[in-house]
Amino acid sequence: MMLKNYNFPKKDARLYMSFMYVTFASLLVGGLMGLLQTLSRSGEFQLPFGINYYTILTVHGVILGLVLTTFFIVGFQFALMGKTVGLSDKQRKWAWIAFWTMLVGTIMAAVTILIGEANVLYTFYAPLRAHPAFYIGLALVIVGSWIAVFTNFRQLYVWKKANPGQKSPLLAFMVVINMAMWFIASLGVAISVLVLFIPWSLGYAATINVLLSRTLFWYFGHPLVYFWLLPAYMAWYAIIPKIIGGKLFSDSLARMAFILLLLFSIPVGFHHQLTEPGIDPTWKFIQVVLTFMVVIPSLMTAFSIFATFETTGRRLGHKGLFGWFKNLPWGDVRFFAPFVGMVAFIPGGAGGIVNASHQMNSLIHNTIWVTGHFHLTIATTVILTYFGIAYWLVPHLTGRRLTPRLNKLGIIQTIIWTVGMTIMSTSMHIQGLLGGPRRSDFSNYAGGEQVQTWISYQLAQAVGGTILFIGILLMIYIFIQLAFFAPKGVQEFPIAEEEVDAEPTPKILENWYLWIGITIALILFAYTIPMIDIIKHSPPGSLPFDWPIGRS
Ligand code: HAS
Repeated sequence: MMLKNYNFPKKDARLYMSFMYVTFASLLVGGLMGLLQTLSRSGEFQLPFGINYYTILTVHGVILGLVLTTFFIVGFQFALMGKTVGLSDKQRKWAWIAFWTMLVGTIMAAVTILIGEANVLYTFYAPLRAHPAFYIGLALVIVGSWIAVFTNFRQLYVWKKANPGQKSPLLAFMVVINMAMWFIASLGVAISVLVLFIPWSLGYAATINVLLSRTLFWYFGHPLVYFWLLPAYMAWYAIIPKIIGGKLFSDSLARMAFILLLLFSIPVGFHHQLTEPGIDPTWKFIQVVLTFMVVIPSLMTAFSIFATFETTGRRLGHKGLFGWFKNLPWGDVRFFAPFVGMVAFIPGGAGGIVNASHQMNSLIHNTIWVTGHFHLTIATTVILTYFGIAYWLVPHLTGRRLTPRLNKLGIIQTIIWTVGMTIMSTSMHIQGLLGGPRRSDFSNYAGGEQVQTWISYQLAQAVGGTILFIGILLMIYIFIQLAFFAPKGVQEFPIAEEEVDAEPTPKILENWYLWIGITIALILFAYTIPMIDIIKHSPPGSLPFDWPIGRS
C-alpha cells in the first residue's frame, strides 16, 4: 500500500521543513565563505579584519560538506518515509530528538570554528588540533543522525509488520540502504573522534596516532560521498520518471544498484590514501579494485536513466532518432536542474575514475584537481538534484505552489550555476594538472612563473565563484518565496509507479541479513589485516590503550 496521495499533517510538515531551514541557511553561510576564498586566492583581494584563510576554508567545508548535506538528506528521507510508509507519533518525537541533537552539535562545532579554535578543515586531519567542543559537536551530529537511522529502520519495520509478504516501497527501501551504509560507515569516524581526538584535545593523551586517525576517517569518508549521492539517485530513479510522464524503468535494477553501492562503497577508503606510507601496497591495490567495482552501479544508473528518457519519449509519441530527447520537459525546473546534475556527473565520474587509478592518482593527489572533481560531483550533480527536489518538496510541505515565475527563476538559477561551475571547476582541473596545490593560499607571496600561472587560474576561479554566489542568492530567494510567500495551492509529491506488466522483484533483494552480512564480510576482508598492521607498528604513546600483540 502506498500512502503518497495524502497530504502531510501539519505536525509532520513542520518537522521536515525544519531540516530544510537549516539546509538553506547553511547554503548562504557556506556559499559566502566559498566566495571569500576564491576572491582571496585570486590575489586581488585581501581577507578583511585579518581573518585566517583556514578559518573560512573550514567553515566552507564543514557547513556545506557536512551540515547542509546531512540536514537535507535526513529531512528529505524522513519526508520520503512519511510519504511511503508513514510516521507515528512516537517516531515523530524521535525525529525531533534527532533534529535537535544534530542542531546543538552543529552550533557547537560552528562556534569553535568561527572563533578560530578549529582551523582543521572538514577532514580534521591530525596533527591539526581543534578545541574539544569541535569534536564533541561533530560527535553529537553523528549521534543525532543515528537516531534518525533507527527511526527510519523502525518505520519500515512497522510497515512490514502491517503488510506481511508485500515488498517494501522502493523509496523506503532506498532510504534504509542509505541509512544502513551511513551507520556502518560513521562507526569509523565515531571511534576516531571518541577514542583518539577527544582524549587528545582534552589533554588526556599526549600524542595521537596520525595514520590510524586518517584511516578511520577515510573508512567513513568515501561512503560519506555516496551518502550524499544516494538521495540524488533516489530522485533520478523514482521521482524524475514521474515528472517526465513515465514509469519506473525497473524496480529490481534500482534495488540492485543500491545494494551494490552498499556493498562496495565502504571497503575503498584507501583510494584516498594511496600516497601514504604505512599501508601495505597490496591492500591499496585490493581497495583500488573494489573502487572500480563501485563504479558499476553508477554505470547501471546512467543506463537506466537514459532508457527511461527514451522509452517515455517514444511512448508519448515522439518520433525519429532523437525526438524523445528534444521533447523532454526542458521548461520544468524539477526536471531541468537534476538533468544538468546528471550531465555534470559524466565528467565528474570520469574524473573519479582517474583519481582511483593508482598511478594517475600520483599526478593529481593533493592538487586542486581534486577540488575540481568534488565541485562537479557534490557541488553540481548532487546539489542541483537537491535543488530540483526542493522546488516541489518545499511548496508541498508549506501548502504552496511552484508558480511559473518561480519555475522560470529556477531555470535561470540552474543556468547561472552551470556557467559559474563550468568556469570554476574547469580551471581547477587544469591548474591541478599543472601541479597547483589544493588548500593553499599563496596569492600574496612573490613566486616564479609557475606560481603566476596558477594564480591566473585562480583569477578564473574567482570569476566562477562570484557567479556561483549570485546563483546562491537567487536560490535563497526562491526558497524563501516557496516557504512563505508563494500562492497557496497543491504541489504534487511525484513518485513514479511501476509498469503494470513489470516483472516481479525477486524476494532476495530484500534479504537484509544477506546484504548486510556481505557488506561486513567485505569490510573485514579489506580492513582487518591493514588495521592490525597500522596499530602494531604505531609509534609509542600514540594509542590510548595497550596493544596485546606488541609493537615491532
Ligand atoms: Fe570522488 C576524492 C574517486 C565519485 C566526492 N571525491 C573526492 C573528494 C570528494 C569526492 C569530496 O579514487 C575529496 C576528498 C578530500 O577532501 O580529499 N569519486 C571517485 C570515484 C567515483 C567518485 C571512482 N566523488 C564521487 C562522488 C562524490 C565524490 C559521487 C560526491 C558526491 N574521489 C575518488 C578518489 C578520490 C576522490 C580516488 C581521492 C583523490 C585524492 O587523491 O585525494 C565514482 O563513484 C564515480 C562513478 C560515476 C560514474 C558516472 C556515471 C554517470 C551518470 C550520469 C548519467 C547521465 C545521464 C544524462 C543519464 C561512472 C550516472 C545524460 C544525458 C545526456 C544527453 C548527455
